[in-house]
Amino acid sequence: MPLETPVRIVTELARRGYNAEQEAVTLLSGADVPEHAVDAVVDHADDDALRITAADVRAALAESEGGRERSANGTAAGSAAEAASSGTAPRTDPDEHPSVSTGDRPEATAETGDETGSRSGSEAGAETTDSTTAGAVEEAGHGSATEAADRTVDPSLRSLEVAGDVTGRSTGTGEYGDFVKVFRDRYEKLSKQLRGRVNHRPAEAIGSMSGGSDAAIVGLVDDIRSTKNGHWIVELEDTTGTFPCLVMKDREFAGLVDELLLDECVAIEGTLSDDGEIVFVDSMYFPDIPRTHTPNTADRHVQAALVSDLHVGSREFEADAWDRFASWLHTEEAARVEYLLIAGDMVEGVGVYPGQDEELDIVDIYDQYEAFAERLKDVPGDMEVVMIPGNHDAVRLAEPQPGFDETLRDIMSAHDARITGNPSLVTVEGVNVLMYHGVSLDEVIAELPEGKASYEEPHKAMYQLLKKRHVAPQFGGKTRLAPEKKDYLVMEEVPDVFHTGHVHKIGWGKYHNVLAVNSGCWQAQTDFQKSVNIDPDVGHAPIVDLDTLDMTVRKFA
Ligand code: D5M
Ligand code: FE
Ligand code: ZN
Repeated sequence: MPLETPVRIVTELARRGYNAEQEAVTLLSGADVPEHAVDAVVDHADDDALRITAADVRAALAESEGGRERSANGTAAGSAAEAASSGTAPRTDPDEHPSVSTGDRPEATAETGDETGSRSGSEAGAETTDSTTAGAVEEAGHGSATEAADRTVDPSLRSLEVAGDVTGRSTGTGEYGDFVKVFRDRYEKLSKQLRGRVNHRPAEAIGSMSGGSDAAIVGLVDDIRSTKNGHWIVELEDTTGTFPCLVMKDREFAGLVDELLLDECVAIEGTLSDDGEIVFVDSMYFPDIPRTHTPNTADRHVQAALVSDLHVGSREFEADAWDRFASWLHTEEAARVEYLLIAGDMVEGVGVYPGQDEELDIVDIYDQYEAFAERLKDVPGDMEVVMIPGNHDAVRLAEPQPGFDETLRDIMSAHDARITGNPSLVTVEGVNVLMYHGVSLDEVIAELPEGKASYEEPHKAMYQLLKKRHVAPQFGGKTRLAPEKKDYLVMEEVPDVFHTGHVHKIGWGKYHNVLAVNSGCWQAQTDFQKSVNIDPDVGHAPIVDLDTLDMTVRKFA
């Protein structure tokens, strides 16, 4: 681990789950052997700490250089966590929830994609690739790009609240017991959604039932294996034990086994074998979104732009496309776009993948955030901005990811943006928008057959997450999960809009009336992406009408 630069220190700390104060990084870089200093400070850090402070470093170094002083670490870390949590206090008085409609709806400016759609970024203005839909991508501007917007908005009509944010509440110690807790909480929350649908018994009780009885189980998927005859054995686990369930390959629902991910919660109903050792499955249920879900809508015509993956600091950051988007936001056509939601990967980060150094335009992580902040300043000052981190950002990688630390908040202070964790449920004028960066989408796409999830149709991978009511079901693969006392990644509430990014492809559609939008990116194809055949959709901005949940995609690349 060559730790010559502060950048590497920040990266190393982020890998281990910590943010760091700039002064802490400076102190660490000045240590005799920075690697050892990082080890010492991490060993020394309080279990609850989210951010390494200069005080932590001093205490750790003093101790490792002879153990002369008692550390002040516990207190320092505690106050860092408090500071982080106070930064997320809602700014809007919940009583100010708007009840007034402005009534002056402008004419529609583009075709909407209110069913489903996905397209490649190279065919400007073309119909969507999904023939069942009316979605389209509009070139932005249409002659009005130079007009100034009539942003005579009344801020008192606005409302923005955040729930399900881990920032400042992380309790994980990384110990085995915490993994047990988080899975217990997952089971409790998701089994509650399934309980009404089957008359289930604990795995342990089923083990002592007589052969041939009807049996139902609600459990987390512990194992999926095929038999030599091509049938499936799905092992389900609840708080009392595990039980094997056999899905015959010729049953009409056998295809559902393809959709199963390890650790997700499902219910099955069936009949016990004569020897009572296995359940023959007759039906399978997912927690799912009720088909009857009626989405909440705003009381007035107001819009939100859903973006992600700017990757500022990368040589491939498409500054021109972003500039066109930011300029368009100042036009009359965009006067109703009052919210900007950014679902992670603000910056390219450092040390995210091998050989990334070669592709960096800005090598210092703080400089990258400074440059991002400049881009943010180009957005109209009267827009409300919400930001969550992604896997390239300087926060811990494991999910749920806390929102940016104080240093980064200061750097990105333009717009007084609402900075929250990944994931977060953001309620915008009554509309519940679940923002999640989307790392688990890679896993869903890798595990499921192409028709059910692919990079070309990322919204279908999102449908799977909605069906499982969990943003990152599978534990232990690509998606890193942090052990916490509760599972922040469960979708307890049904979202009205589900907003992700990460896979750099645009795709949207409705699943049981929930609008799922994956928002593309602002970074041209990197060498790495070329090597793995990822053809990104660059410079698209999905614009959602919050009063109808119709959607238009505008293209700026
Ligand atoms: O991810 C952009 C897309 O590229 C996303 O689908 C993951 C994929 N990607 C990025 N890095 C890797 C590595 N190292 N292996 C496999 N796939 C990768 P982003 O988060 O913007 O880098
Ligand atoms: Fe990204
Ligand atoms: Zn990403």
